[in-house]
Amino acid sequence: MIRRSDFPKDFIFGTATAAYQIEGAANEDGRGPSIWDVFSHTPGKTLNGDNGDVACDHYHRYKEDIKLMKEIGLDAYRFSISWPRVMPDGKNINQKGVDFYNRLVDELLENDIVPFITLYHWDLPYALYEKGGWLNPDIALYFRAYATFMFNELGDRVKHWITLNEPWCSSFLGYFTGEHAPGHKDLQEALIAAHNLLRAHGHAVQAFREEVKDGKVGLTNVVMKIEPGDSKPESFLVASLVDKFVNAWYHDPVVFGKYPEEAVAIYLEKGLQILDSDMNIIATPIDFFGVNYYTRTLVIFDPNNPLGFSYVQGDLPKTEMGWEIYPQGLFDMLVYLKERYRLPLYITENGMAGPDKLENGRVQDTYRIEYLEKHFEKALEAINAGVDLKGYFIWSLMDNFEWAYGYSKRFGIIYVDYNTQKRILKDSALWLKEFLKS
Ligand code: NCW
Repeated sequence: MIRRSDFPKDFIFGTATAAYQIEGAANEDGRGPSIWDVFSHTPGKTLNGDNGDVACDHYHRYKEDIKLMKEIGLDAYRFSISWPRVMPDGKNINQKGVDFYNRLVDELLENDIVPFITLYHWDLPYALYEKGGWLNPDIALYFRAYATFMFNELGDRVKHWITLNEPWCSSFLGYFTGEHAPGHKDLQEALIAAHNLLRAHGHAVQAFREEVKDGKVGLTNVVMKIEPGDSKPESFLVASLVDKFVNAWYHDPVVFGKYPEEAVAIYLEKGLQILDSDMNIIATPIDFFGVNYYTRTLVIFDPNNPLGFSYVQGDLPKTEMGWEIYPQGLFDMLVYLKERYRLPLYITENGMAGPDKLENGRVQDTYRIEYLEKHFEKALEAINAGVDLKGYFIWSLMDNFEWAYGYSKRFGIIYVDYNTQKRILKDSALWLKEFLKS
């Protein structure tokens, strides 16, 4: 059985959340609306019309939540800042919003929990969306100003920062498939958004170097193992293409200052220009990559699909998201990232949505324990294979607003009863507590 003592001494275990998914207090203390407030309040966009107005009410219950982290024995906590809470119009400061994050950070530090901050986990101020959002090139400068402000405000106490969470989701789910806010369905827009997200990232890293001399900054991507779904040679080709689109597209420019050729071809085909000056900003050196790993994805060649491929279902056991459970992919992708980019890595998210039931005050989520244990083993194998993996954040600390799926998917190691806001440690949290002592 895997033990904590098998990991390096300074390896950290934590949990992760995102502001819109847990905070609630959507209209309190001067917070402005984000694209997710508007999207989730638009009929038909989220399951059952769920929204983040109240969510886990973490804005009022953060002390209780930190107490639970402490009880479990977690070393670190990754959370995101709600840009519209600190800058309701995307530009001007709302001191009450800033105060909340000061209180949160101080409470974490008092409990010896190391804060990791994500600056952007999908909740763009709606006021900036009205100026063009991620399609407006100026967004990178707005983001830089917001990042600079936060580095100044919290950088004395917070030494680990992540600029963006999963820019692939912000661009492709937000602007191409329309499953996420702002719900556009336009490939050209997704390409522009992806580029502006990376420019915003680069600008924030530059600001970080000026403002926080003794901290580390990185970018978190969703990392998917893409595999062919049948044995046709064409499917191997499309798998390698999709791999470039999802993975290399958001890593290569940051390290090499170049998009993969396949991505460049699409930008050119759509008549979009990529400036060398942009690429220089995007490639501002970072300290680590954050890895959000959940599953593999199977693709096959499909001439009837305008993209040339289709997703297919694999036959491995699946989580409630329908995502196959594939721990080997974590090992493979960690090794791949190490070899290609040679940077320290953190697993900034890994976990599963389960069919959790609260029965007699208990949630027996043995499937989640098994999932975590298997992924911990693969992380350890990767470390032993020479990957500079520094920490592991479980998604998520507690059940929360799962975007388009609303409250129907439960990812937490802590169960949230949304009627009472009561928190109950699931068996996986109790298991983790023992693991962290081992
Ligand atoms: S949807 C998504 N998630 C979940 C979300 O709660 C969190 O905020 C995100 O950081 C859990 O972790 C991330 N990510 C999109 C992953 C897409 C995987 C698609 C695989 C099937 C094609």
